[in-house]
Amino acid sequence: MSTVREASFELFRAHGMTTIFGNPGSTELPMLAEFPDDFTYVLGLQEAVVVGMADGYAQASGKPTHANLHTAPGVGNAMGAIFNAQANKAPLLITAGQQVRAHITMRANLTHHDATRTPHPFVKWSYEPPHADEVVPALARGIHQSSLPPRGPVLVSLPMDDWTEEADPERARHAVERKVDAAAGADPEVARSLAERLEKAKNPVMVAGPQIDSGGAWDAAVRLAERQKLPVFASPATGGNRLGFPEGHPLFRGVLPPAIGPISETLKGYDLVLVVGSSVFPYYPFIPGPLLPEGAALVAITSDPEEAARAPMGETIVADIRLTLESLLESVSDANRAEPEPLPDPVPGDETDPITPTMANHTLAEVLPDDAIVVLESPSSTLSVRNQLRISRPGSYFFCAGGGLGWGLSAAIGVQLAQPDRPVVCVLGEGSVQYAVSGFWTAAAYNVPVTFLVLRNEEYAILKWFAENEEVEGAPGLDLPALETAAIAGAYGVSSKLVSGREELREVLKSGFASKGPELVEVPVTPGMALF
Ligand SMILES: Cc1ncc(C[n+]2csc(CCOP(=O)(O)OP(=O)(O)O)c2C)c(N)n1
Repeated sequence: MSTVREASFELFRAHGMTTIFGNPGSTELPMLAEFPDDFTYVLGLQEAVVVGMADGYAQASGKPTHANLHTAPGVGNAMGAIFNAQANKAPLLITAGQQVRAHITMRANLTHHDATRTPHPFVKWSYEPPHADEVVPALARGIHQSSLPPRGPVLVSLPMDDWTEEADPERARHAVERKVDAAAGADPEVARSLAERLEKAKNPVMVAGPQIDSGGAWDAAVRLAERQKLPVFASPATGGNRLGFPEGHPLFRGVLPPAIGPISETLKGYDLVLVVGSSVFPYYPFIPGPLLPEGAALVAITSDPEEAARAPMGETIVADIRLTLESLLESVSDANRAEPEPLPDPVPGDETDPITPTMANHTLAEVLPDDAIVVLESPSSTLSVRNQLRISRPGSYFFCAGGGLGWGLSAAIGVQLAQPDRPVVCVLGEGSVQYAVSGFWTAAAYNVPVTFLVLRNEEYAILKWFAENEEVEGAPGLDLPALETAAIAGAYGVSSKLVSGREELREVLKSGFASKGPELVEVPVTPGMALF
């Protein structure tokens, strides 16, 4: 006979969920009792950091990941991070402790009243099992639900007296053993007719989105673009939490701008726009214009039915990305189209003192190991990092589609824990650091060897750029003087340096990549947006 706790840990083991991210309270301690040796508990000091780390871990491992939070205030603290995880399609099983059952109706202290309502609308499903026998089946349901397309967070609220109850052996055994496979390809007829349209198009183009990488479709996307000689744009950076295409490939044309008018301007002249693995489109800011250029048709393939329903134009196929690209590949032959000129190589721009963010990113590109993974949250530098690095391997770029700050620092720790053999660099704005600053403690305490590169421009640069675009004058609160990030990270235990200039940055980055522990490099840069 097993207890609910033993059977639950057996279930986590069966799904490879042996790393648990959490911040404990009295209501979570019974779950953590007699913590098994083959599990790792990664302590985050604030719940937004806990969920951000789990998000990075889930995305970089491709596995559902468990984050454990402290009843209502823990879930409350994590809400921004849960919003991000939903936008990133990160499969998270979030559990939150609850008062003992006999205490809930009288609402004893720390009762999470209405526990299933709190996390909405940012979770796919939330539940509080009505009986201890239901805990293991509910956790199993949550794991499967989070992993079905579109992936995303779920929440299960767990009364603290259930863990020591006996589990129903029959229900627990089936819950542990059962499997769900959800990969469903497109209707063969629909795929064949799309292949025909692609072959007949005079000037087709591909827009590659994040589901290509997360769906294991990287090679298929490259083969289709090469066979059909398709120029490829990345879907707008705003929603691009992963890359969909190698950015150093000769067919790559750059990142689409994120607004309605500029997208149709960029796509002018193409007659068929094939969007693969992206919403249509993650627009922001609002710059009106035609949704598509004159004469262009759009067909999107997404594994997310909600993205299909809300697309403002075109036709959408809801299906697994890899299977659909593979069936297209079976039906298309080598196209006889001219290949576009490759993009010019990235240039570092002017020498200035302090250096420009473009120069800092160029310097990073010079020393970046081939197998490095980049986690990015430096809002005014997003396009510059993409352009200077031209990352060209799958599973090598992670960004926050939700846009809630605090994700980057936390997610980088989770990504590194999931990919211990690859160097991880996390490029951060100094403003962004502050939303998850206690993550530095976890990086140091667990010796997670992320190299943090902090671009210090002493302002909220992107908000000044937005202010210009929105014709807002005189807005307060856009400057950040004297935020000493290296000193702050040092106090949390991360080996940190404030450097100046390109040469010193290069050397310190190199030793950061060679280090076996976390390292932080803070470099002053000129203010303003870095677009290249
Ligand atoms: C949780 C959250 N709060 C506020 C914002 C609004 N916001 C977007 S970018 C930004 C400035 C970030 O500053 P920094 O990291 O220094 O980057 P920079 O713009 O200077 O590149 C802010 C405050 C946000 N995106 N998320």
